[in-house]
Amino acid sequence: MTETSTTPVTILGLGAMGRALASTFRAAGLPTTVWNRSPGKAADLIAAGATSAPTVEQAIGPGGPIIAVLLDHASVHATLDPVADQMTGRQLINLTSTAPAESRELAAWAAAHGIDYLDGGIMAVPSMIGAPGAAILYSGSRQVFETRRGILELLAAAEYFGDDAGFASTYDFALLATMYAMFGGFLHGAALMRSVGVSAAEFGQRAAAWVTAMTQSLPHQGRVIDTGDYTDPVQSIAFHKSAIDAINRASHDAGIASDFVAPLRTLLDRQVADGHGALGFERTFEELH
Ligand code: FVH
Repeated sequence: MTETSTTPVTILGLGAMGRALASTFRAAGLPTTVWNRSPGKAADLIAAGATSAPTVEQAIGPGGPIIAVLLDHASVHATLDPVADQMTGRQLINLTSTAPAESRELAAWAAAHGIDYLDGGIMAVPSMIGAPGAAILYSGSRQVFETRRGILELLAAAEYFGDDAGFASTYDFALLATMYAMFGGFLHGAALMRSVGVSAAEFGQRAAAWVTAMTQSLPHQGRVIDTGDYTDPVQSIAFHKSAIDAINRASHDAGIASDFVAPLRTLLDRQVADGHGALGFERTFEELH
């Protein structure tokens, strides 16, 4: 089965992301039915030609893929459990952020009701949807991905990672973990720079350039981790411990909490104490298991 711009789609959830998805589908001319728990969020979508359904049951009526973009795992069940029997034979694409085990649970729940389930992790903020740079990672039903790929690519670059419904979510959270550590480091740096009168906005400009340069080393770090050989370091654990200790002193002197730096400091201290100081920084990966 291939799709056309006449494929009807249903969007369940009109938060910031659901609204971005629905308006992108409407801009592409797809017949789009939307539902939201709280009324009043569909006015501009209706003006753009979407149909607003008062109930979930009516929202899934037109056929076509059902896209859930709700707050969390519990809200997916709260929304879909009452209509599970009406969804037999349908395709469900869950773009809600659910933990891997929750995605797998939803896949099993869907299978028990004869629903074809595809899970997705959105690597974009709402303003990026439909624009270059947005990506959505998928896993679960290959059939759903293959038959709906055309409309999914209206939203973002679409990549499929196999039938484990929890895989896309794992990738999503691995990327988010990377992002949050970077954001936390930026907040710490901004606090340090404010202590010497530099605005966070000015620091943000310089930090963006620095982080961009530093991220170029990530593929190399990944290769070192995969070999498990940390004996030929670019810079050693002892070197990094010295740097982190200095950051800690600088932060203390500036009256800034070291909460963002403390976890890494703990990991480096432990490795030096265990005799690994001469090995590469990437060995810190081994402390996480
Ligand atoms: N926004 C973003 O930048 C990120 C990007 C990456 C992916 N996330 C995930 O996408 C899901 C939805 O995010 P969102 O930005 O649309 O979230 P909200 O604006 O907070 O809207 C939440 C919607 O969920 C509805 N909802 C909440 N609880 C329930 C429930 N128990 N039953 C039914 N619906 C529920 C809520 O409805 P209402 O409060 O308006 O009545 C909104 O429609 C999310 O998983 C992100 O992690 C977005």
